[in-house]
Amino acid sequence: MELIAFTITPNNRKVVAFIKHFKLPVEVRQVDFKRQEHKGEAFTKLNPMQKVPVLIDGDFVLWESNAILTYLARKFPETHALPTDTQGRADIDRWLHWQSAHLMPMMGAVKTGDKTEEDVKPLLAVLDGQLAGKEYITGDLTVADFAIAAYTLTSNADKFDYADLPNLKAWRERMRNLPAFEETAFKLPPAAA
Ligand SMILES: N[C@@H](CCC(=O)N[C@@H](CS)C(=O)NCC(=O)O)C(=O)O
Repeated sequence: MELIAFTITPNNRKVVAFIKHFKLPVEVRQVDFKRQEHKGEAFTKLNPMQKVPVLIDGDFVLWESNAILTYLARKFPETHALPTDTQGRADIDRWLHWQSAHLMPMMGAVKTGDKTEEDVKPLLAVLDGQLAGKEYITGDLTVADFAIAAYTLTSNADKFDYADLPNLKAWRERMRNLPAFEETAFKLPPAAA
């Protein structure tokens, strides 16, 4: 299996971190953005949206990061990262959709300067409430934690004040300290001497 990715962006990092955390047999290859590989004919055949990540599993090609996460979790049930009961699964779907429908656009708007920390706070408060009394978003570590952590560990999210969001603050540190998230963190190259 191969994942074509660009690890420093949240939608890619969530999948790469998941693969690393569970040591899944998926080869990760960085897309060549400089050469605009994602706009080329071969890549467009894989993903007509011309975006990464893309997972290739034999003849099956899958794009959309959250679909890739749930596919991998089902393909490797030993990860226990996706409940199989109907309500447990629906709960995870809720948080995956929340990430892509609410958190992602909001964090995107913060990046462009169209929204501020004050605009994000109500969303973060919802997440903080959900995390009360829990180690992870729905209790155990699941795909939802990977999908959402990638968006709450960005350099912009690091600048927010978490003093009144204690559950979220603790969970962010828990996720940040997972070796897979440490390994996939963007690190500036050392300054030239
Ligand atoms: N909803 C998609 C979004 C994928 C996406 O926006 N990928 C970005 C990197 S995070 C990309 O490939 N951008 C290249 C481009 O738009 O030219 C997902 O979750 O996979």
